[in-house]
Formats: sequence, C-alpha cells, structure tokens
Amino acid sequence: MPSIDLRSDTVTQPTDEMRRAMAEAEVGDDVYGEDPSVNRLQDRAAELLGKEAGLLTASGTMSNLIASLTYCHRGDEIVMGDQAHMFWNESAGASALAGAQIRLVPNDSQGRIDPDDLERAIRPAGNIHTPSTTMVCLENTHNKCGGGVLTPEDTEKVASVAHAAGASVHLDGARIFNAAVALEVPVRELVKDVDDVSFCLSKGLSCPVGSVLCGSQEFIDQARRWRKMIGGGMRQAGVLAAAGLVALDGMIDRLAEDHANARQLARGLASIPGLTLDPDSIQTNIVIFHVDPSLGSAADLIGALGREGVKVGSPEEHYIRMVTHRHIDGGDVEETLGRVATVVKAMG
Ligand code: TLP
Repeated sequence: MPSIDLRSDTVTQPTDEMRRAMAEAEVGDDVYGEDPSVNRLQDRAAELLGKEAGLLTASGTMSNLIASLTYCHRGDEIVMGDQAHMFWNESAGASALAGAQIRLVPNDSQGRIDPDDLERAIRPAGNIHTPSTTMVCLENTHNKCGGGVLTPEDTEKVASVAHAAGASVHLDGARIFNAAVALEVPVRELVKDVDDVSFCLSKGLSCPVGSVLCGSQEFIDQARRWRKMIGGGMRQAGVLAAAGLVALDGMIDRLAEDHANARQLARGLASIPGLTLDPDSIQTNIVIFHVDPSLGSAADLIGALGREGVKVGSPEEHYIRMVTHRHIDGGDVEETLGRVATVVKAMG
C-alpha cells in the first residue's frame, strides 16, 4: 500500500532541475559575500518582494530569530498573534536568545490580528516600568489558523498602528507565495507595508533547505552579523541557493494545484461523520479539522491512519492537520479520503 504523506509541505523532495542546478552551481565563500549563486538568489528574492536586500538563512526559524535579534534589546517586547508559529513552535528563541518578552493578542480564525487590540497592547514610550514594544509580528499564510491569508489591507492596517508607535513589523511569510497565489496579487503588494519578511524555500517550493529574509539594506547588514553570531554563516551555500533560484523561477504558480487539492480534500473530509471543518474556509494548502472526541483522540486517529499508510499531524488536542504539496495529486486525495472514511467508521 503506497504511503501518503500529508504531515507537511516540508516533506517535498527537490526536483530533477533543482538537483542538476545544485550539482552545477557556481559557488564561493558566502561568509566573504563571494558566493555568486547566493548573491543572485538574495538579489532575486529582494527584487521579487520589493525590498532593498535579502539574506539566505538555514530555516524559517533562524530568519524569525534573526529578526528578533535585530529589532530587540533585552527587555523589549514583541507583540504577536496568540496562534503565531513564533510563539508555539520556535522553542522560545525570541525570549531565550533575543531577551524579548512576548505579548499576545488574539488571532481570528484566518490569522488576522485586530489593529485596535494591537493599539491597546503596545506600551507607551518613556515609562521606565514597562517594556518597549519594538517589534510586531504577522504571519502569512497562517499555519495554525488553517493556512488563512492576510490581504494587503489587513497587513497595512496593522503596520500603520505599529509604525505610529515606533515599532517595526516583521512578517513570518514562510508560505507568503501561497498567499500571493491564493489572492492573485503580486507578492510585493502583500509585503509592501512590513519592514522585513522571511519566506521559506523548503516548504511548498520544494527546495531541500533554506529561507530568505528580505528588508532594507540597513536591516540586512545588521541581520548578517546576527546570522554569523548564531552560527548561520554558511560557506559554499550556492549549492542550496541554486535550488532556490529554480524555485523562484518555476515553482510558485503551481502552488495553485496544492490549493485545489486541499479544497477537494476538505470537501471530502467534511462529509465524513465525526470530522468537522468548513470546506469554504480553505484558502491555501493547509486543512485542519476537528475530530469528535467520541471517536477517540487525535492521537488515536493519527495512529490508525498511520497503520493505513496515511501520515498526518496534530496541531492540538482533537485537531488533525493535513498539508497538500507537489507529491500529492487528485488521485492521492481520493485515496486518502477512502482510507480516512474506513478508519473513522472502524473507530465509531
Ligand atoms: N512549520 C512547520 C512546523 O514547524 C509546524 C510545518 O510543518 O508547518 N513559520 C511558519 C509559519 C511555519 O509554518 C514554519 C514551519 C516556520 C516558520 C519555521 O520554518 P523552519 O521549519 O524552516 O524552521
């Protein structure tokens, strides 16, 4: 029985074209700024996102941490949504290494934060008793909020409140190209009001490794120093950048297929008794659904599906997450739905 891996789009393998480009990549020592492939990737990413400069990092987590290190001094505060990946899944790096305190405001079901909540959360400047809010974080698409997208207007409203208070806005855009494809807007429109943005090459874009952080030249100059300090200065990293260049040229538009497959998956799951989700809420490639506790726990369902060759994850108790990607086609979606229906029936 062939296995179907829906745990994440991070499981995607590099394409043949990427492997060829990696094998033939022109490289140099990137710590000296001399890797031509890295430089090309950083320039191309910055241009695509409408920012002055880019920086290749090892991962989305490293990019987010570097942004925190760049904007915050010890004792500063970062405001972010209460479902943020940076809060839940990054080992408290912003607190442990940047020394920042995290303040949470609610995320709505699509991953937005309310500008009024943000305004109330930002600390007034000049009070020696309170931390200074130096950074506000947004996430687009929003992982724990079912791949929800922020429109340029959603982002602008939050950014204008943050900027009025003197805080910088970092966008965790791990899947920003999914948002651009879903909204059919140029990616630079989506990020025009944020100070910096990080996107991942190693998720739906299918690269083996890497993220790119983009922002002003001044921000990237500081970020480069932090990257070196935390051990992220890589040498002949052009081998990785070469795959990134292939991704930016040819892997963005196909994300629409992942979105269509996610919608097909969501419609099928919603028709299985005991599983709850609104298929109309699916905007990109992440499908999160509720499992009726009478069937068992999410962990029970993960175990039973695993025995049927379907690999999935659980973002929290009673919820399952499935992520579509380049190795999942319409046939795999139908096969998954059949196996899920069988397993759920047996558990009921
Ligand atoms: N997310 C992973 C897991 O950590 C949950 C996944 O499978 O979705 N920001 C966002 C919004 C992310 O979803 C992720 C990875 C990251 C940052 C971190 O990226 P990496 O894994 O490259 O450090």
